[in-house]
Amino acid sequence: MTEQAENSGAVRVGIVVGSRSDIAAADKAADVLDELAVSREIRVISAHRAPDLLARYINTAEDRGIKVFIAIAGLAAHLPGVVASQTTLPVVGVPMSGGVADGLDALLAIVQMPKGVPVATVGVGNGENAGLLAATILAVSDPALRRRLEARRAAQAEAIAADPANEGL
Ligand code: RP5
Repeated sequence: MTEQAENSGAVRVGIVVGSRSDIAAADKAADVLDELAVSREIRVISAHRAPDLLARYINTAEDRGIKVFIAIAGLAAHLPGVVASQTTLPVVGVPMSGGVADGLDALLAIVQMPKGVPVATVGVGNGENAGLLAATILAVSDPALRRRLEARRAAQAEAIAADPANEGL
């Protein structure tokens, strides 16, 4: 499949937030996926306040071509675990601050999944890393995407090397 064909089709990453108040982290994930030419969508569905809608979304996602979910939530932060309970697609969880101890509550809730239903958890509010992790998962079977990820890493390293503080190194 050509790079263009891979990118012109279905949405590959489903980003779900538990509330509109989490949207900034979703936008960070979306920005990095857009930069890497990975098609994505953002949905606002609370696991507690709209459970039937969430189930409908997850149940239809695979047929629509989604390969990875990013689930973003604060407070009790059940959303990533609930998504993972209803699919065997990989789920990346993003804890949000706003509750106890700047998001430590949500971090522990998401990372402490029971055996058998894993969620890959990134740092509090770190939508960028969630996007990168989703892209890395997709890159296992997408060599062109792997090359774009490698180029991004190289550019990152070059930017640090170019810092005036590192002159002569
Ligand atoms: C969680 O509760 C959401 O993910 C959000 O982080 C938090 C607060 O939600 P709102 O009260 O702003 O809708 O379910």
